[in-house]
Amino acid sequence: MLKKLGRITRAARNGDDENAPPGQFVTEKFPVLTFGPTQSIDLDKWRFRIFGLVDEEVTLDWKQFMDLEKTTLGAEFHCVTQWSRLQNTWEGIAFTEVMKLVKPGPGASHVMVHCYGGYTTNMSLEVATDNDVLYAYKHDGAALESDHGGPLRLVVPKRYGWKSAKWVNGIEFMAKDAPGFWEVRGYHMEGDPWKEDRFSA
Ligand SMILES: Nc1nc2c(c(=O)[nH]1)N[C@H]1C(S)=C(S)[C@@H](COP(=O)(O)O)O[C@H]1N2
Ligand SMILES: [Mo]
Repeated sequence: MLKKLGRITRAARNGDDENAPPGQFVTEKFPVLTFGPTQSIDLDKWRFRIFGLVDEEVTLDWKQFMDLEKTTLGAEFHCVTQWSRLQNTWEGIAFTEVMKLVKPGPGASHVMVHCYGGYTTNMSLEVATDNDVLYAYKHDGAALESDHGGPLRLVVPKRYGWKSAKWVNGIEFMAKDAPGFWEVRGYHMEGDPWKEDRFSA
């Protein structure tokens, strides 16, 4: 059963819906969801650091990052506060492409994503290296606005939005899982919207 609420549609729980995960509302808007202030970063000073359990740490400036191979992706976006925006076109650089610049230690199993402003989020290497995970600088054809994480954000379509870290500035390889900003505060370590992994038990 679908209840139309203006332009927002309640996704049904039985799968007979608008292809949104359970408990989500579909919206065509793109709400801004940030804890704390929007970051604004001067591209001249922007840096991205790959560190932790790697053979040799690497730091990239904006030009070096933008010289990496680019890709375009259509993907859904699901926020744990229950809105889903089903059609998004992202332009960016695949997580796996950036990862080629280092050699993770044999014991590396998880990553912590780091951001300007101090926000962090964790995920397994298996999730991060899925072929739809990318660092995006464009959304629906336009430069990514700073409210939405510009100049660069991570996009992890198969996880709730809090894993899609805005204003990314680094990736840390780890030998075991550890909670990021929201995971410390009770959000689920995995955050799979199709399993409704909203909060940890
Ligand atoms: N650095 C940072 N990244 C963040 C957040 C944040 O507060 N800080 N919020 C997360 C949450 S909860 C969601 S749903 C998405 C929202 O992205 P949007 O504001 O572009 O819609 O960003 C995620 N990434
Ligand atoms: Mo969110």
